[in-house]
Amino acid sequence: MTNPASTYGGQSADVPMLFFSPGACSLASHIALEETGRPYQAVETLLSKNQHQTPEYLAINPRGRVPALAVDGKVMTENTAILTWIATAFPEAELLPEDLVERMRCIAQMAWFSNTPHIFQRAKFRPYRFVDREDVYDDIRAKAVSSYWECMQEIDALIGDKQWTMGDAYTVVDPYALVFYGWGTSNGLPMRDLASFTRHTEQMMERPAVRRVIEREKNPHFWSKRLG
Ligand SMILES: N[C@@H](CCC(=O)N[C@@H](CS)C(=O)NCC(=O)O)C(=O)O
Repeated sequence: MTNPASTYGGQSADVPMLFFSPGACSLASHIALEETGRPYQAVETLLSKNQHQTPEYLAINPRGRVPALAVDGKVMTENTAILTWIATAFPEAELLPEDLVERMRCIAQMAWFSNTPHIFQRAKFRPYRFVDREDVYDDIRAKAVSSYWECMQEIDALIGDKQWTMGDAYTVVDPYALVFYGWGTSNGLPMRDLASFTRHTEQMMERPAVRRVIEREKNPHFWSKRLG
């Protein structure tokens, strides 16, 4: 039997194969791979066209979510794991601190991104995953947006005067933070009022790897758009 993680849509995978959708949280993993300068294949899996629900993609990730990363015929899911793998597999890219406690602080921050602001974003766009009663969707959405905004303020305070999210060094936490700025802007939140987070995003936009990925994805939150 053909291993679905070795070939996909007729494409072979002798390099890491990233499944992404423009505008999704997979942007973080996409940027991190690009930052390594190592070869990889980016496979567009459009959520808008339900390409994450095809039998072929469900063989890659039975949860039907992006990102997924196939490496040597095996699949990893979850941004936090994929980003940690990228930083660990390509240490020369220096995408996570060597100090173990500092490294775990980065992983804890990514876990929080995934389990807190991302969940509020999901509640806004997919309230049907949280309640059956359609008449309370608007309440759920309103609370999700205000809770998301509190998370954005927390990220702004975390960055503070630091060069990058976790300190002086750029890490995989930075492209993950960028995802939330983009969602906040597209949700109509006053992201520009968050001075540190806005400075961070502007710095991100100066990085060639970030620009290349946004261009390749035609990322709806950043491509051809001014910030804020
Ligand atoms: N906890 C996962 C979340 C993955 C996730 O929910 N991805 C979204 C895109 S941002 C998705 O695939 N949504 C499709 C759906 O919910 O059906 C991670 O951090 O990687």
